[in-house]
Amino acid sequence: MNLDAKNEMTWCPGCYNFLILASVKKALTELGLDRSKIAIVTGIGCHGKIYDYLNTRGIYGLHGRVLPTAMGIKLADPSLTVIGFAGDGDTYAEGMEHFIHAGRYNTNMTLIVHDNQSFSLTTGQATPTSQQGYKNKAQTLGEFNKPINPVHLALASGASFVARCNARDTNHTIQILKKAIKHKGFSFVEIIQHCLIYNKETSGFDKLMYKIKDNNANMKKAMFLAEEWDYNSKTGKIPLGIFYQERKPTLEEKWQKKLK
Ligand SMILES: Cc1ncc(C[n+]2csc(CCOP(=O)(O)OP(=O)(O)O)c2C)c(N)n1
Repeated sequence: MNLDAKNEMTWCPGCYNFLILASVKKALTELGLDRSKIAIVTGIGCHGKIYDYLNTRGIYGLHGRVLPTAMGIKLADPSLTVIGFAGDGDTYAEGMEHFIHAGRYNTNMTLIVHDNQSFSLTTGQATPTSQQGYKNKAQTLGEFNKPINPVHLALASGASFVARCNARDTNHTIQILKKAIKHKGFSFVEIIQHCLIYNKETSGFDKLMYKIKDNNANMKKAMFLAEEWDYNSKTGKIPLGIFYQERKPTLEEKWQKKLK
């Protein structure tokens, strides 16, 4: 399957978005999905440009509105594999309300968050996952607030598949993406992807990362793992892998039952 779209690449040279794109293409190819049955939705930001480089169906959406757009597509045509690509600003600032409800609704789709802990396209302002003290052009004294923990939040919101990976570890990312796309229900994959230009302080995280064994529906263990890293500290351990997976009725299934 050729997923290449022939548009000019405008990501910065060396940006980890190139690796996310490569992992997504490999995962989709290995799953053997029909290109015309894949619908992608992107937000606005550096991550959103992935829309121009993937030859699938979809919508280049609005900043913060990846989830409602993707959910609408899935409800309109449940035969499609629906994947949303969003930024951390996109998801956890402008789109936060959608993120929390997505876990409850459990639409059969995948949300991939390119988390570079910065609003990068608009030159590096702090997002809800930026570390406390992060200095940027808008906050010259540094970000005052502590970051949120999206993995914890996804678990608390009832998401039925929650995973985190490292953009630089493409082999692991490919495996996680394949499992997320195959999962029946709302799958959330948080990809840690530090920005080479703006939030440079996050560049040393690789040495803190370690891989966990797939955890299934053990919420206590998932919460414990989620709390190992608070997105703020530069010490401690950052678990990667599947934190939680459970088969629950999807939004489409619940709707079908109501219609009968
Ligand atoms: C409703 C709305 N608010 C703000 C913007 C301006 N805007 C465009 S891209 C962007 C930053 C995107 O940051 P993020 O979602 O983290 O993605 P990244 O660029 O880091 O991949 C912002 C604030 C917008 N386009 N629409």
